[in-house]
Amino acid sequence: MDSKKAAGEKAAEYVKNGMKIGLGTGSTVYWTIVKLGEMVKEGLRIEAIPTSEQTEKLAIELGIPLFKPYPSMKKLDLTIDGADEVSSDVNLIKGGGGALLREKMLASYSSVFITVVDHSKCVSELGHFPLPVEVAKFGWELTSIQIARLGCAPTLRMANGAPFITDNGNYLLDCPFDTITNPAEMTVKLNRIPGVAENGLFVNMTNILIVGRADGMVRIH
Ligand code: ABF
Repeated sequence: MDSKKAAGEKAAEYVKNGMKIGLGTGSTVYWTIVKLGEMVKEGLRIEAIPTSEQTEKLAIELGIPLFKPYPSMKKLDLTIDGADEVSSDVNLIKGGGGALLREKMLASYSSVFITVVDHSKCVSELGHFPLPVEVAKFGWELTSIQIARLGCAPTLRMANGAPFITDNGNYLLDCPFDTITNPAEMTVKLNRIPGVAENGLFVNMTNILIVGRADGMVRIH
């Protein structure tokens, strides 16, 4: 079995009747969502909040009931999402799919956050994957200069010849740091720069890591 499919489907086993869940974005969590669609058809009663329009469309297509957060609601029971890099101490780089702000919100508002990856995402130290940072459109060039001072050369993410616009109407800067030796410190430094909306470092947020192996088996941390 494909390693992404193995990891994605394994995560669906943690979803129980009556849960309110967050659903992430990407080709690994895709398999979780497809599996949950089958389970809903077989009677599983859940409600979900998608982290992107892409995930919302897929969930609707599969018949997974969606809901909007409301002021009195408690934490989500569970959020399941992918990642671009996972370090040996289970910190993440996310945002390759451009949904990092909503993904970090749902992950932080969940009792349990499950990360699903294939083995190729596992690294000893974060940073080889350029760190996505969501920034306000206004003055993004100034924000970029401040971010560069932390040791990278930010590039504005483009799509079809124009700047990529997130679901929140912001720009994305991809920031190649090569290695990020202290993600906990870096995420604080980034988020205190005026103009930064959120960054793709998910530090100490993953409760369960499911890694799909080349042989189709999974490793759970
Ligand atoms: C999303 O999952 C993004 O944060 C990240 O870029 C992506 C990983 O995608 P894939 O599972 O397709 O490798 O949550």
